[in-house]
Amino acid sequence: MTASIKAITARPVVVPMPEPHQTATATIVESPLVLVTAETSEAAGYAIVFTYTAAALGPTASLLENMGGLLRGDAADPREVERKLQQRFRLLGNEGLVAMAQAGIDMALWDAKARAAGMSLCAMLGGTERKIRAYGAVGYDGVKRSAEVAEAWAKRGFRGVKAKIGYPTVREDVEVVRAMRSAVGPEVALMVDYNQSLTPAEAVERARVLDGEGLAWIEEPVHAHDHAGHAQVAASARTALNAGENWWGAAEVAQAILARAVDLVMLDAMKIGGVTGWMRAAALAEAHQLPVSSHLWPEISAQLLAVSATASWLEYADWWNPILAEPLRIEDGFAVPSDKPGSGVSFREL
Ligand code: SMN
Ligand code: MG
Repeated sequence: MTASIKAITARPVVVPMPEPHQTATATIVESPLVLVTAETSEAAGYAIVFTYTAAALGPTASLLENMGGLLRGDAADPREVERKLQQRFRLLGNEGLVAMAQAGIDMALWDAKARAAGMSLCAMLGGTERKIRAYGAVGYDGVKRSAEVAEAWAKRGFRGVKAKIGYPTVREDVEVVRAMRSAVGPEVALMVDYNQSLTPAEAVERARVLDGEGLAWIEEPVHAHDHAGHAQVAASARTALNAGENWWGAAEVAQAILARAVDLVMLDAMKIGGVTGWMRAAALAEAHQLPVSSHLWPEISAQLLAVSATASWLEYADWWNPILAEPLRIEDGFAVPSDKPGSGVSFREL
């Protein structure tokens, strides 16, 4: 017998960042989060929705609860819920806040399902809790600070470090990369993230200069949805191109792959459509033999990467630890997916 949905509740909270996270396009000083609870007849499940800006926090929480109202009494089956919500919201559009709210419900329902079964999410999805190598992030912080932060990640055992770049000149980008390389040594992978700050022509030019630096990838050099622009950069660069954290659902992953936009795919558990969307997107990446890495959501991403055939890196971030009962464990630079029932997300009493 399938469990039924009793209630979806959404609690908005603002978690201050230990320090501001700068990118080439915006600075993040706090994490506005909606803490989602899906109460089913079998178990309660939990999930996090990140709205990037506090301006969207209240509206997203309301939307989540209103969506929950449409689901009361329905089967707590994430696929059926997805089908119903996609149909209900098709005329408005299944992207943006609608997609985020839907993903929150999806993740919370999967969490409830796994808890009710007494299994970790990855076990529930047919896998085991295998470890995933993790990398740490360096903000848009200039040469000296970027090198210091990179060194600190490497000292903690992380095998990769990703810096925000997109400085006024490519010479400065290169300086940051070289300073980080001398700080971490030859073994640690270095990645760079432009956060959509360049035109395709600028990106082609900068990638040409960065090609000699031994980077593991160049991320989102151009607008996230400009698949043709990314394809132009990917075709001319020797360094692998990574994008995807802003793609809405598996359909956009399919479009990007068809456009040959990327060499590597980055999935964001929320924007991709929760667990259901991730599995679909990861299958597309697998079919095209494209490595998959994660964006934020370290706890649930560790579960999902563990069942993604082409899993490569987990993006580690501890920003949301203040609200988590059990933040993701890192051992010797590898993320260890929780083997407790659920997706790894449980809220602390606040
Ligand atoms: C990023 C962007 C915005 C918030 C957090 C992180 C980034 C990443 O692009 O790849 O980590
Ligand atoms: Mg990024």
